Amino acid sequence: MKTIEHRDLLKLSEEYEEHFLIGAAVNTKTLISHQQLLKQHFNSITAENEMKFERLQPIEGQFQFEAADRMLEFAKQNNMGVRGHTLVWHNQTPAWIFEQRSGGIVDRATLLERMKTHIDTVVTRYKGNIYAWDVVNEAISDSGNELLRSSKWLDIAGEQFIAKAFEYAHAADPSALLFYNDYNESDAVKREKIYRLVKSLKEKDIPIHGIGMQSHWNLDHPAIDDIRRSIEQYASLGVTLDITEMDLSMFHFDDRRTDCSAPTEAMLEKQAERYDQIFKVFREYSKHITSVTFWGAADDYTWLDHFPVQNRKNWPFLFDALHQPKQSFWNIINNK
Ligand code: HXH
Repeated sequence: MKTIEHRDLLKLSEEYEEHFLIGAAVNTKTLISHQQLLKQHFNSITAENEMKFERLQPIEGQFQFEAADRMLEFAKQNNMGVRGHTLVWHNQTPAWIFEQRSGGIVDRATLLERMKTHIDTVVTRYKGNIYAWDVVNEAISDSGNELLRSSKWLDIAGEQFIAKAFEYAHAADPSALLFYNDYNESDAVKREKIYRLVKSLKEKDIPIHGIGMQSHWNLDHPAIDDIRRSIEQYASLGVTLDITEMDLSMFHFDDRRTDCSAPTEAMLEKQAERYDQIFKVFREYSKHITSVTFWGAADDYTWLDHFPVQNRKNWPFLFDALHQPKQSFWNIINNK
């Protein structure tokens, strides 16, 4: 049994100091409501939304840095690292970037010029204060043999948009680690595509240093062996791996149940067992892993509340809705 004193002194990030940073995604609300928990257990933060293109440059040339700046300030005061998320993505990106001022679709050169201006401005502003950037997010297709997903970036700029983004980011901050970030990263077919993309970038000497495994997982999926295989295959490219957006949903992606208003004991037990198994793998491969970031911190708020099923809460984290450690937390501490 843990004594109260031990519980108050124990810090998850210290317990994992020899392995990797422990991160949480924050937003402007949780930066306040989760601040005690963040200070106690985490040594890295990521903006859930506040560094996305639509937030930083909603209108051409009009940058809005207030919310992101507050996060950097919080991190600085509490001696935490910051991961940047994300520079180039097909979602949460304003329409203006793809449009001509006179109407119609923008030409390739102008689109790349706009991309460069955005990346220059943002990466330079936080130069030296952000240890890693998700440079390109979710560019790979989930379907069939197609490598890249169809997007305006791809349609207008061609597949080179990815290499360009990394070159611009590296020029702006040569010391930041630059990541390609994606979900379904442990799926056998998508794993192969991510591997192929990153391999081809490395072969062209594009400055890419890591693969971000989003790790939006659930109680059964993916299998531990698939997680392990992905880590091994990605690491074989000589890149760093970050676990960038981890959560363990209580529901399968196609489970549409809405009759669950609190997690059952069985769910909590299963989740604790999964966290235990998964962190064993993370520790085993920790020489390849810089940070493990959760896409939130405690169960009172998660992007999985009402997604993909309306009127359904989820409980994916190590801390419950009252910010108390769950069995999942004790498992990854005690079974080290
Ligand atoms: C992440 N996407 C983003 O990187 C992050 O910025 C955001 O805050 C939350 C999650 C994960 C994701 C990707 C696709 C998706 C849902 C979530 O959409 C799907 C729709 C249908 C089927 C499968 C995925």
